[in-house]
Amino acid sequence: MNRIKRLAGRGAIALALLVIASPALAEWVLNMPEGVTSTSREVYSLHMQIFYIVVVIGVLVFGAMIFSIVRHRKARGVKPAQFHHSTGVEIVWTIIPFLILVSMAVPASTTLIDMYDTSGADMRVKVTGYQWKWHYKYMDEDVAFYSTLATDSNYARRLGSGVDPTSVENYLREVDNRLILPTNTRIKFLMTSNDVIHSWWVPELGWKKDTVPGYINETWTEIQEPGVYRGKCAELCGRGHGFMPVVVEAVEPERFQEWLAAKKEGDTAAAKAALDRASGDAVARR
Ligand SMILES: [Cu+2]
Repeated sequence: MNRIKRLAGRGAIALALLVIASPALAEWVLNMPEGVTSTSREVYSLHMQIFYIVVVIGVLVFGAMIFSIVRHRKARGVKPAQFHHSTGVEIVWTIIPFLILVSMAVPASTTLIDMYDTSGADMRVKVTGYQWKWHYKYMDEDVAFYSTLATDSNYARRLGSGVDPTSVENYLREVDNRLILPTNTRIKFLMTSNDVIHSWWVPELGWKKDTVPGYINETWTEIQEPGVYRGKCAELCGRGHGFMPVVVEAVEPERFQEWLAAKKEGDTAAAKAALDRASGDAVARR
């Protein structure tokens, strides 16, 4: 008994230390990101919902188990009961898990169906994977460009470059031409590849899609918050796989139209000015 008390005491001290240290742990994020799109938020809430169900089941099952082990231990002189088969209990423990599974399957299927429904898009973007860069084409608009690793990252990554990677801002996570997208717009993506299988992934959007040569995969997004969202190729595609980041910059629809108009004209300065105004808006909003 003394040993149990000692262990419980130590557990309490460890827990207290953890609570004291918790501000330091605030940065230590274990959970998935909530993201900035309707899909990512749906996925996140689904994840939390199922997580809580699992926690409750875990507490009940382990609680009952530990209680039984301690309460009915041989050392207390408990005699084992002799019984077998109970139709009532069997019906209960079949029906309860069935209901729990259904309660998880319904919202999960609804979310999946919604993720695959690419209808009703306001605009379309074609994404093509290359070894080792991305190509973006705004369908119905005369705008298309490659997006490759930013020059400073590309220089620093080389053996013997003499550049300390930690001194490079967003090392391996910045590109020369970001994919500019409007917020609060339903955007359909057509995804394919020019050579091998790549995978286009931005965690904040809540999904990842393979780009397969000869096939067109479809998906969609609606970004609800302006900002810069970084991702990467998520399918091992060869030597340069680690050097083809994805950077999405979401701006207000008006700014997007300004940027698009400038881009069509080939007016690089005006395009950059539109994006600068967009980040100015973001600062002002804060
Ligand atoms: Cu890759």
